[in-house]
Amino acid sequence: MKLYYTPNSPYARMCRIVAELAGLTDQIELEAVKLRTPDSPVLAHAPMGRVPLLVDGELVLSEARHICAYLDEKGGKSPIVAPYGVWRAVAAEAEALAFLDAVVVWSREVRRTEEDQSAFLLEVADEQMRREMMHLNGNLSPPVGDPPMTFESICLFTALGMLDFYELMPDWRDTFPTVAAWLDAYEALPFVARTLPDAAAMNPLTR
Ligand SMILES: N[C@@H](CCC(=O)N[C@@H](CS)C(=O)NCC(=O)O)C(=O)O
Repeated sequence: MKLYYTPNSPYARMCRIVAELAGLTDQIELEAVKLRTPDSPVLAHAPMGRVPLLVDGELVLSEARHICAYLDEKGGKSPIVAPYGVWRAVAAEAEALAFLDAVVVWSREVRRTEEDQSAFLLEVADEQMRREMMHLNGNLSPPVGDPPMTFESICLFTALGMLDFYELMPDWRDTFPTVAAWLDAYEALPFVARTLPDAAAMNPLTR
């Protein structure tokens, strides 16, 4: 199996973490790629050129949730992704993914030149994120013992990692201390810390 990724893609980060939890790191070749380059090896498999992309023989899988579910199945350990039917968990995953999608859109906007940025979009993103953070602050509890690894929790800490990395909401740790304590419990885990976004891996083409 080959997983195409970029070091700072949060969606690919989730897949790398699930691959590790599923005990599949020996069976997956990780290939770091650049986005939006005509020679990207991803384009040979998928015209959209997005990561993460998992190729296993003839199977070409995109979408982090599908890839993680596939890795769950291959690993044969306790599943990380909620099965359809466990609808509350599926709904929680969807909300976490919506949060991540919004943080990603926001992080793209701040990477545009100041004159290209939309003040309106930035304001909407800030308000939307503060609503979600307030919700999380009232609903998450910092884990006691080993933090539970679910697709929802992985998605949430990945989104919060982006918020920190791009300094999108500089005051968030003071304003939402429960979320901060929750995130710290996850980022203390070596395999989570290892996959945090990295300034050296920033690609100027990905805006
Ligand atoms: N919904 C997709 C989102 C994947 C996605 O947006 N990937 C970004 C990188 S974080 C990408 O490849 N974008 C292509 C581009 O920017 O050209 C998933 O869950 O995997």
